[in-house]
Amino acid sequence: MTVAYLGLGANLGDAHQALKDAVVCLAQQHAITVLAKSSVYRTAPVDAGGDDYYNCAVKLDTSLSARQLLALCQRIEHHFGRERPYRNAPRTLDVDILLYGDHEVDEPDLIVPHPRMTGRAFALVPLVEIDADLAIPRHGLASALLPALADQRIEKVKPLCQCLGSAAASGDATSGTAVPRAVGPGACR
Ligand code: A4P
Ligand code: MG
Repeated sequence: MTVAYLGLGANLGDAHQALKDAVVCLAQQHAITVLAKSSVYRTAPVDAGGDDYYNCAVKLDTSLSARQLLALCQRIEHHFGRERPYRNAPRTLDVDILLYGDHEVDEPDLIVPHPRMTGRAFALVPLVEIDADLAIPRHGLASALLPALADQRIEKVKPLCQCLGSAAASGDATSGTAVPRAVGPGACR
C-alpha cells in the first residue's frame, strides 16, 4: 500500500460540484482508501485562461501502482466529460498525481512528483492543509515553498455547513430553517 496525494482542478461547468463528486468516485474504488481531503479553494488561473478554478487535494492509501493510479485518474476525468482541445484549456475535471509515496518517476507520460506543483499555490495550499509537515522529494517542506507564491490568488470556499452554523448562531434562521448568510461565487455553497 502506498500513500499518494492527488490534485483536483476544474473551471468548466459546475466545477465545484465536480470536485466533490470526483472525491466520492475515488472513495468508491476498491483499491483506494481516502484518508483526507482538503477544503475546496477558488483560485486564479495560472498559465491558463478561462474562469477561476476550483481546486482541492486528496490523500489516499492505495494498492494501485503509480501507473494504474494514473489510468484511474484519466478514466475519472473522462467520466466527467474532460476534453483536451489545447494545452491548459478550461476543463470539467483534471486529476493529477502530485505525490506517490516518496517515489520519483520520470517517464514520458508520468512524472512524479508532479513537475509543476512546487510553483503553484493551487496545488501546495490544499496539500499543506492536509499535512502541514508534508515533504516533497528533492524540495523539502511544501510549506516552505508557499511564501514565494503569495502573489497567486487562492481563497478557501466556505463549506455549506459552516454557513448554516454561523447563520443559525446569529439568529438568521427563519421558521426553524437556517439560511446561509452568503450565497454567490466563492461564498457558501
Ligand atoms: N502526466 C505526467 N505526469 C503526470 C502526473 N503526475 N499526473 C501526463 C497526471 N498526469 C501526468 O495531462 C497531460 C499529460 O500529463 C497526460 O497525458 C499524462 O500522461 P492532462 O491531464 O491532459 O493535462 P494537464 O493536467 O492540464 O497537463 P499538465 O501539463 O499537468 O498541466 P498543469 O501543469 O497541471 O496545468 N490554474 C489553476 N488555478 N488551477 C488549476 O488546476 N491547472 C492547470 C494545468 C493550469 N492552470 C491552473 C490549473
Ligand atoms: Mg492532468
